[in-house]
Amino acid sequence: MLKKIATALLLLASVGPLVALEFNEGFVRGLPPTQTTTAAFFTVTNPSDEVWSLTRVHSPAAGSVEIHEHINRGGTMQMRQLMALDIPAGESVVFAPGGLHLMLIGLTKPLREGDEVSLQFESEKGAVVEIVFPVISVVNEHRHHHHAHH
Ligand SMILES: [Cu+2]
Repeated sequence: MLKKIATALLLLASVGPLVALEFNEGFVRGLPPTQTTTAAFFTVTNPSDEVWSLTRVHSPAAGSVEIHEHINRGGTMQMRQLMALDIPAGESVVFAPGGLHLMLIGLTKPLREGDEVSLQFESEKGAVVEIVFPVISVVNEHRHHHHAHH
């Protein structure tokens, strides 16, 4: 189930041709209920022949969702918010621990293993792609990655 390939639903494309995105190995990190912020990881592929510029992400599970990357500044890992991220035509972008990730801020309820989280990806041109990711507890995350890469 964790390896399944999900092709996102295209809900709306106000400009340009219909373009969907494909998501692989997506999950939201399940943390103890005291945590109100968590992260989502996945590989997103743009199968079309034009760039998909990601500008906003929404989720009913969080007050806000930000696109973050980790950067090494003088030996210290820091998170930086990206206001937009291009998914080039025909290419994949990997969101993974230690690199790019979505930050879900202000969780509306604690997320437990087995829960599902809906995310809406909005492009610069107003296209919206919705995807549902499973919640995987942080204690099972390593195992998930191990399996996912085999
Ligand atoms: Cu972050």
